Amino acid sequence: MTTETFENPLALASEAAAVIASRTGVDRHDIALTLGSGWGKAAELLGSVVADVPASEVPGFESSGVPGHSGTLRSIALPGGQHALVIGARTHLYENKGVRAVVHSVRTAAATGAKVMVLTNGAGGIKDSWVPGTPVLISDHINLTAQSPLEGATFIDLTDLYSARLRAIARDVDSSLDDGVYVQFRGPHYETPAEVHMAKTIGGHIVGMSTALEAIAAREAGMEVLGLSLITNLAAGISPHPLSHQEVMDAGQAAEPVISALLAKIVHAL
Ligand code: 8IG
Repeated sequence: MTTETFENPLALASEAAAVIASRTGVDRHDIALTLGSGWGKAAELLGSVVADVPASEVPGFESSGVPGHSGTLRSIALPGGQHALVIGARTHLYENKGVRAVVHSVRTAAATGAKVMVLTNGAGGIKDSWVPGTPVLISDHINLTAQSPLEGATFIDLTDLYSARLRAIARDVDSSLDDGVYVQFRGPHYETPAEVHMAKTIGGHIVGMSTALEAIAAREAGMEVLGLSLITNLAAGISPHPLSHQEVMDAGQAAEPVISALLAKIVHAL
């Protein structure tokens, strides 16, 4: 994917939305979800599948290079009559395709009509009460990527970025859900113990590589954001063991049925 592809990001998002509408027969989606590591099974529990569209056939998308990410856009009819768009293709900043590519899925979701953006991820946990497999609500973020999806003098308020209203709905579904501040690093390396110590010192509880930039773009597009992290590993230096991608995948897989059912319940309550 070249940067020229994203010469006009909003036009490309509209084009993508038009392809999704024609391939799914669904003119308007109400809710969009990006399913990160560990959350993929939720797609099967949300409702009845209207259509699956390979990401590679939607303008601006390509199949994900990360194992555990599906590379499919799926339209689902929810039990309450709304339509959900499940985005199984995420571009990370560390892929070096630029921040426009990173937030294309969110802008496309907005262009399909979605008013709520549910962003999920697998992440490292800093709070020592969390064990791998714990789902947590994102209450706020600290963006350490030194990037923004906003261009020019676009001043957007982020005071209630991770909607208190949506978090309350999630807590009605599961009152045991803890929350935390998500700190986005560029990656793809995991943090050093010193970086995790810094993240903790400045008020962070979760470390990840995806969601903050997407949330900002969602807010710019006028969507309400719900953020959920699956703690798949304790952040470096919190646990005495080194981190491995395999460990992350294993924890995600073990937790998947539980958190997927949780996410489906939350979406049905939205
Ligand atoms: I899964 O420990 C997952 N993603 N930055 N740090 C960062 N991202 C992550 C981590 C982690 N685990």
